[in-house]
Amino acid sequence: MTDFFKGIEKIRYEGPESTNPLAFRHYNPDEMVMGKRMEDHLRFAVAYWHSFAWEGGDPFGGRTFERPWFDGEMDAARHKADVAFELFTLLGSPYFCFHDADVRPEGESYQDSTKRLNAIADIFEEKIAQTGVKLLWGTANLFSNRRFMGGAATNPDPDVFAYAAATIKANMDVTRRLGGENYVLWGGREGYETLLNTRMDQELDQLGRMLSMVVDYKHKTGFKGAILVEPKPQEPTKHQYDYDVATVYGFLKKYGLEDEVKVNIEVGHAILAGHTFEHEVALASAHGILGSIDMNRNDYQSGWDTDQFPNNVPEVALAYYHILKAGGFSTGGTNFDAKLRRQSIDPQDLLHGHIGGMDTCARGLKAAAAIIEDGSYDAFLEDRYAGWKTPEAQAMLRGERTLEDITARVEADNINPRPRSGRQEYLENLINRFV
Ligand code: XUL
Ligand code: CO
Repeated sequence: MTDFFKGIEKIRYEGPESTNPLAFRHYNPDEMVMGKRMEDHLRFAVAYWHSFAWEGGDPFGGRTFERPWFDGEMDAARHKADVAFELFTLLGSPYFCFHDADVRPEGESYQDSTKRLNAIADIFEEKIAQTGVKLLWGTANLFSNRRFMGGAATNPDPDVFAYAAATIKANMDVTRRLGGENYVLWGGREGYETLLNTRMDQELDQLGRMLSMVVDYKHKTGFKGAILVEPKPQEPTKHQYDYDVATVYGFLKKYGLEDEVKVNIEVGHAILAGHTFEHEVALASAHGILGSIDMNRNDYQSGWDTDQFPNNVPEVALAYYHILKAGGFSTGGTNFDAKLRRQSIDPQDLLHGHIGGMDTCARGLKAAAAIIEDGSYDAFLEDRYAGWKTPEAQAMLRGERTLEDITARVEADNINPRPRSGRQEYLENLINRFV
């Protein structure tokens, strides 16, 4: 044990009446929700980057956190790993997620950086065996180092593409070795700042090629996990190629990858794209590409990615409703891609952030389950679309009717549709009974 979290004991469920700030009031891992343990529904993960690598900087000032592993080399990286697994264990988080750059200092060369990554992976392998904490997903950081400033897969320089490909391979190898359940690609700088210096068709083909090679390598190595792309509309580049779920789906279709790749949807990214989170989840589910979620919340006024811990139960409830309706997570889970505010400098703040986030998600999940179990909301939707069950409507939908056929029927039957209320306020009140 390190002394980083000295005096803090394992976080336990104490129930809604508890006033203990270091206890769960709603997240009760063993509680059954729709026939499944809460822990198995939510599949929480702690994100290594925000909790252990981020230093508390903003555009106007640097580091505010004091962490004993900042500035160090491999010894510091090992210390960081010790503390990270202590946090996972204190929280009872079943999973974690990381980028290569979060866990090891950059080396002098590709070979050196990979050697360092593998050395930390050796430590993770032992810790996973000791603690039972598992890897939800691994990923490569292809955006922080200046070599990637003009993009990784979408860089005009093929040597950068090659370096990125090799880096992805090293991270996929480590993810597979550690039993990771998914591999994520967020297009950090896969986009552009100005069209004046950009050939979009060329860059999109490069990105399609990279993703195809990732899928090939997954099959070649027998990696069982899912390959996930994480959409985001802007930041760091002004125009990101993976703008939102709809854009990613179109991209996957173009390169024939729609049955191979799913999405990892982040709350803040949905909001920056001008969508609600539940819109993105529901659309991914409609396309059959819902993989996993990055849970956080975004400031609605800021216009940039604030990565705050979630605290809005009604929003979270609607997202989990769509996840439950899609059959729940398979390889995916709820990764807290969330960071402390820069004044929250104490170790215990890491606990408060995650405890609040986990409780918010637990309440959201329970509310979503209650909506489904009550049945009146689903019955409303069933009724609203009931007309499409008739044989004639089914024939239109199956493509068995032409515009001329339909016109003939409209005239013969004198069809003159009667508008029906969309009942939005009724539905909002109905949902509010559960949240
Ligand atoms: C950036 C972001 C990343 C990805 C992983 O906004 O969300 O942390 O989740 O690269
Ligand atoms: Co994310």
